[in-house]
Amino acid sequence: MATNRTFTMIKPDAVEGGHIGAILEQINGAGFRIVAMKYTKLSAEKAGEFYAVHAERPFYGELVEFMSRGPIVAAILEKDNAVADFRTLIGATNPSEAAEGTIRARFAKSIGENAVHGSDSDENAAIEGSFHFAATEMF
Ligand code: FUP
Repeated sequence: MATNRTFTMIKPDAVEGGHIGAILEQINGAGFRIVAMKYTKLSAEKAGEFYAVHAERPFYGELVEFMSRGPIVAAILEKDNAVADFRTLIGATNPSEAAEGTIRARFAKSIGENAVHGSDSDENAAIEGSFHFAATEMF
């Protein structure tokens, strides 16, 4: 079932680079409504849990270390066709392949430190949103 919601994180590299404002402006400008948002930091344990699907991949250790090294902005976003439209807005996982003007093309440094997360399905959007937010924090 389409929920019209997706989940995002502005990752530690983009926060460190001072890009929170520019990224949120681009997200709002693309028509997404903020359902929930928080400035927070993942423990290594929580980052490992979030990316458990990648546990067997060679980059898992680095990914967990990166995602827990500094604060992030976590948010649930709403718009028609949210999951697909948000992935178009952020661009390819590898910023060297991301279309011009996408968030990753503008702000990401590498495939590992790629500025933002976007859910890849409605099902995962719901799981990831609930991972970070209680129902009472969604508006
Ligand atoms: P995406 O859905 O675009 O976030 O990409 P994936 O789910 O494939 O990967 C999740 C995260 O794993 C990426 F954001 C960064 C990291 N990753 C790597 O570090 N190296 C890779 O080769 C692939 C992914």
